[in-house]
Amino acid sequence: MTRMGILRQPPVPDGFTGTRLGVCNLCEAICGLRLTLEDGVVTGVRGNPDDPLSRGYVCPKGVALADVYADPDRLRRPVRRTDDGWVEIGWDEALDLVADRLAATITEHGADAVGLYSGNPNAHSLGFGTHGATFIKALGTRSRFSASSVDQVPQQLAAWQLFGHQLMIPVADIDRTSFLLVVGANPMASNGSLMTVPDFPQRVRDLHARDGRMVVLDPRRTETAKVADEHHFVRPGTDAPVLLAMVRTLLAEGLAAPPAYVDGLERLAELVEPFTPERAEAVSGVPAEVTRRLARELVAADAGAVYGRMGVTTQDFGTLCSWAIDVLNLLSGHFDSPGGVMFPEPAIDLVELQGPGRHGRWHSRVRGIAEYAGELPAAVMAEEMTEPGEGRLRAMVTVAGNPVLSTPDGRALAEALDGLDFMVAIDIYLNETTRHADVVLPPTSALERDQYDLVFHGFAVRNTARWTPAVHARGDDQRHDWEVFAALATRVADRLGTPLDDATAGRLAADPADLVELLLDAGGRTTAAEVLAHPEGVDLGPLRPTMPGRLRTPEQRIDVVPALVVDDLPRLEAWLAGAASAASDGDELLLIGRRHKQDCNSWLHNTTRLTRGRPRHHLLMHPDDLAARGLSDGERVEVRSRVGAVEVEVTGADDMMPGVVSLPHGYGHQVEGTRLGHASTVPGVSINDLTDPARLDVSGNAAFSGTPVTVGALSRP
Ligand SMILES: Nc1nc2c(c(=O)[nH]1)N[C@H]1C(S)=C(S)[C@@H](COP(=O)(O)OP(=O)(O)OC[C@H]3O[C@@H](n4cnc5c(=O)[nH]c(N)nc54)[C@H](O)[C@@H]3O)O[C@H]1N2
Ligand SMILES: Nc1nc2c(c(=O)[nH]1)N[C@H]1C(S)=C(S)[C@@H](COP(=O)(O)OP(=O)(O)OC[C@H]3O[C@@H](n4cnc5c(=O)[nH]c(N)nc54)[C@H](O)[C@@H]3O)O[C@H]1N2
Ligand code: SF4
Ligand SMILES: [Mo]
Repeated sequence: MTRMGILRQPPVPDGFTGTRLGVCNLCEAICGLRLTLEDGVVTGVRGNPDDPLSRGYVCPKGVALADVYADPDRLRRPVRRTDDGWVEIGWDEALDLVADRLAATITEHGADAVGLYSGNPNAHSLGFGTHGATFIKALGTRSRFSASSVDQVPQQLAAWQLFGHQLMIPVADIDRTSFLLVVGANPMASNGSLMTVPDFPQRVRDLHARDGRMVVLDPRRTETAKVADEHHFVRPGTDAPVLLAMVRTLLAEGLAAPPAYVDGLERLAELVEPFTPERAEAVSGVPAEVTRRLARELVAADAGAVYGRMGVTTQDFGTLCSWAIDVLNLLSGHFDSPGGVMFPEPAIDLVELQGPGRHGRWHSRVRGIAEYAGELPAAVMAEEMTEPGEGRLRAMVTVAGNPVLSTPDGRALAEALDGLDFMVAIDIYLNETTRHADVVLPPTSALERDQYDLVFHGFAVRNTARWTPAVHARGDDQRHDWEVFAALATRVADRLGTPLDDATAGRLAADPADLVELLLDAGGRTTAAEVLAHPEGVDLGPLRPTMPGRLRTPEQRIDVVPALVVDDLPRLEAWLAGAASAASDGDELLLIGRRHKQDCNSWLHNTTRLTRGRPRHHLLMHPDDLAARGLSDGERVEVRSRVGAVEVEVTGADDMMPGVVSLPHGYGHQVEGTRLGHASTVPGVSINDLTDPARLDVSGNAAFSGTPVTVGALSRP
């Protein structure tokens, strides 16, 4: 303990001119940055060429990181909603007020009456990583929700079932592969997800330079499809039969080459037998011969990997898709070997630090949906607030999120939030969600806090470790997120008359920098001293084979047919039977989402830098579908689903699969009443005013892809 504190480094002095290393926390690529400061102000943001993972890459969003720091819209001090609008209040007053109200709710209605939603930016904050779980546990509520259940829960469920831990998600070893099959992901825009792969464009060029191939299955000819060697349209929501038909092909043709520690292959063969490539073709549009050929090519490649993401997790059969992708990788002969899928070995390994997933310990009150990993689906939040009866949610805490724009039927959620007794948001902006709060507690933002990426080193295509001290000092009138968590947990516990035990209080009082120091030194892959000496990042080398030693399963074997997953096959079978007999409704279109390299989920739409250029919020539709409806490019249309309707401009795009339309998520800004008032803010409409909370994968994850909609001309007066 004698060296405690070496990672606590001073921020730049007032008026500093020079360069300083930083890190971008806006997406999973975790790019290293080189910042130029003049007179204490960041005037330039470039990629750091010395970073062993990001190698100098930076995207337009990274350049906007300094805008967040300087943004006049960003909250620096707590605000309280009053009849006369938002007023700033002091931290003590704010924390006391919030603790009073939360404690009162818990006393009167029980801890589960306080709901908690944590959003995506938490995964990118060290303070949440070190203190978030303790804070949440201290609140004592089982009504926990997060952005995970509108994102990657199916992948985590499959990983837990196959490899024994929800964070053991295999990563495509892109730098050494010769065949990459991308299903429902668009890393050219997203920069990769559950595959930390900064500079994806260069890595694809390198793949091609090695004579490798990339194939994309996607209902839109995306930016990634355009740099691929082959792209096939797949009808939204129909990947499971296609992927299962690939598994079937490997087994039927005797091509499967699973590792010796895999069990259940005979049963697997029985289970996938009904899923022929021909049946898959009938629903998906992917030709049976293509499905067979891709399966064969995966095996025949020197090294090959299948990678799936949002397009296959946020659909009705997200867990079956995720499992089928894992199974393909297990059978391909490339599992856990260079160029196949591999498991990163982060210097701080959350697999060691977190318990394995659990499932079904409790259920949601209204719909009876099972808990997974301690959380309920975000899609049930609104009904848990509005459905009368014992156990109704009375208060909400949101941390770094915007579920009104990011979860299905956001409009209903917005109304439900207004019916709560109390809401507090820990957030740096007033957005479409936090504007419903009674109090907003704004923590420091990226450049004002230390960063070690606890999450994404664990999904990175290369093993590295990097410590990035805060660039700017935290003002005396500001708080880090971990300080807010500590203060709230303590005050709520005191009011309940059950003060925190010493261990919990100690954990909450510890500076994240000191915890990182302890964990790095204990991890044995590097040391705190080494990361301090290498602010560009310590290179721990390419991914290495780690199986079966790292499996968290009983006896370190993989059961390839876990019940929790394969029990969902009859539902797929029933859906397929229905799809075969259903008369197609000529008018119906299937709605999917999209991401753009200058968008960042629901925020940063107020920065001039990122909103320049052509509008990106339009509905995209194939020209034939436009013509069939007598619509023209640029016209305003009404898009209607079971849940709601929006009015938006439509753009003809032959990149769309016929019968499929696309809207990005994260728009629908309600400029009035929030500070998102910059002239550059593009309101757009929210796709989640159309998506349906009734549609869930077996994991509880929202099924966004393939929302049935109709599109028509706006009736003109
Ligand atoms: N239809 C559809 N819906 C989707 C998706 C989709 O593809 N289609 N994508 C889903 C996915 S993958 C995700 S991850 C979710 C994201 O959904 P959410 O996590 O709910 O929303 P974000 O837009 O990421 O929320 C960002 C908010 O966090 C705040 N924030 C930013 N940085 C910080 C910080 O450091 N500290 C704190 N306290 N607050 C901060 C900002 O104010 C911002 O408004 O959306 C999901 N929703
Ligand atoms: N620029 C930018 N980067 C981001 C984000 C951002 O908002 N903007 N968000 C970050 C976050 S939180 C995440 S989770 C990641 C997500 O990273 P990705 O998953 O790579 O991002 P998406 O663009 O949502 O890609 C999903 C793809 O699936 C396709 N798709 C939709 N439905 C189906 C289907 O049924 N089947 C198939 N096969 N494909 C389908 C869509 O057309 C789309 O191309 O991106 C991260 N990076
Ligand atoms: S790809 Fe862009 S947004 Fe993502 S970490 Fe790198 S610079 Fe930031
Ligand atoms: Mo996400």
